[in-house]
Amino acid sequence: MDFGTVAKYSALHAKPPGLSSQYGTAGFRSKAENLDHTMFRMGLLAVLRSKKTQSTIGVMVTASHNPEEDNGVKLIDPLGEMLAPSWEEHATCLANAEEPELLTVLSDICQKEALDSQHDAFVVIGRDTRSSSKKLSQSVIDGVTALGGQFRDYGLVTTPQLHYVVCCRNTHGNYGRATVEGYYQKLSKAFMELMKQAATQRDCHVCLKIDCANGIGALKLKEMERYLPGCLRIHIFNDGLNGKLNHLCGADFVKEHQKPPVGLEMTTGERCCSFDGDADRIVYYYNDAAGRFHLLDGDKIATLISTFIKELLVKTGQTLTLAVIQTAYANGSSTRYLEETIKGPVQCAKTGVKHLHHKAKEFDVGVYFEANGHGTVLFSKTAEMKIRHQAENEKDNRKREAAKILENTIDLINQTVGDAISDMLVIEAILALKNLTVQQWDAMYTDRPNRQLKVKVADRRVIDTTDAERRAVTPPGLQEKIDALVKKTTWARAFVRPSGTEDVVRVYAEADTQENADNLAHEVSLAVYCLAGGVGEEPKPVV
Ligand code: NG1
Ligand code: ZN
Repeated sequence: MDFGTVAKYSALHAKPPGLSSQYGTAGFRSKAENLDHTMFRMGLLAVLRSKKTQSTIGVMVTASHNPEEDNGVKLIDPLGEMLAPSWEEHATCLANAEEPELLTVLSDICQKEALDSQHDAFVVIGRDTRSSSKKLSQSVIDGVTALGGQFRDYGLVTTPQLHYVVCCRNTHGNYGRATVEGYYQKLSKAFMELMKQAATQRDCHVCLKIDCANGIGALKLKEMERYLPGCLRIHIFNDGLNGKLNHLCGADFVKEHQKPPVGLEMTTGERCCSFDGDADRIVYYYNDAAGRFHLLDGDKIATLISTFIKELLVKTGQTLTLAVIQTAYANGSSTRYLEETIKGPVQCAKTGVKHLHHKAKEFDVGVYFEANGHGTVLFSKTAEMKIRHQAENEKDNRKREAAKILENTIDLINQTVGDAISDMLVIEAILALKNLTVQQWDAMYTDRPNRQLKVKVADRRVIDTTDAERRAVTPPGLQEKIDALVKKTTWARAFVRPSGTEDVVRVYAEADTQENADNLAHEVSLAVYCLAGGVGEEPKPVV
């Protein structure tokens, strides 16, 4: 490794003195104009991580559901997973090193990780459609080449496509071909098989309206359309030709405002869904005959998928454990419904997909979703082997058929990370196989009314939590106050936690009625404001 070259290149991507940032749940996120040095340095770090793991590492340039002016970067580990926590620390140190300290920090990491500089390094790079992404991904490439790493630029891809590619490259093609085309072929083949299996049960000609948040999802869906069978007709909206990325549209907007995105007209009962800006989240929705908007979020998706898999496991006679992993934001009704129906563990993890992913890996089959629509299903190697073996060799027709459906589901789901395209196809296949309308799916359980609010405080780190973020340990008195407020309200639940991606404290409350949920959320916000150093105006009641 030639640190002289690094110094020379780094001068072209110099860090503005004093600027500091942290590698959080979604990597680095900031205004695009502040990110050039971070990108260059993440190129450097990806080379080190690649040498350490002797595998291909991914670098994705995106700020997901955040505004067009923002950007961000995250590293993808060998199996398509999020970066290991100890390396998140290296990332933060490297990104924050002032220019004269950069080489020292770099060699510290090499030393701590006992890196063999002789190993080759290979990095794959992808980016979303933001106007800043092209230039910033070039800065990543400069970082990679400055440290002598090799790279392949996959250009415009969805975040999950890059995760998929990383996993394929490191498993020597076992997971699929390491190209975007390979991704389309793998998913569409599995989807077509499932739709064939469904066709024996009904005539399935479904029409789905998709809001792509004016992001990369639109481009990639258009590319994928020709691989999809005629029985699924998709109509793409907010494809980026006119609208602004994530502006009044996309999964995050729909979930937060509980209303349809602009640019998508809905007639009664029509099935619609929204991706987020980098296509790793999805939510579904429809309007009922009374014109009321119904959202089917990550909890509803987890419920649909996990009950479907559970039924198939029962049919196959396989004794594999199925668990569902949620976060504290999961609606109480969904948790209750799941506990009653899947008859397996329903667990709560800390916010951030890496925590859910990690927990899901403990089971034969782990379904995980955040309420905001980010999630997937993980099958252990043993589970996958057993299912594939049964699909091939089972004599009993009914059992073999169930095993085949499970096998195709395994191939359709992107096991590396939540994936809007893959999740959408899984959902469509399940609805077809079970002959369900979106309304019937929605009727599985009724969401308990809830409210999410934000409170600004001087330093959100004063709030420390435990029990998968459901209880506050500090500041003193806050949890006692929340407990007392919850006790006053029927069917209530509330918690607070510092956001990992925004400088705010998030408040969540649910109760028997919307009014009670709103009041509870407001009162908890006031408690945070008073006890955790609120700044600015006192929180106002929800109107
Ligand atoms: P924070 O800002 O830590 O609440 C948000 C989402 C997470 C996750 C991350 C990364 C909520 C309440 N929080 O985290 O679920 O997706 O962003 O994008 O939706
Ligand atoms: Zn995203």
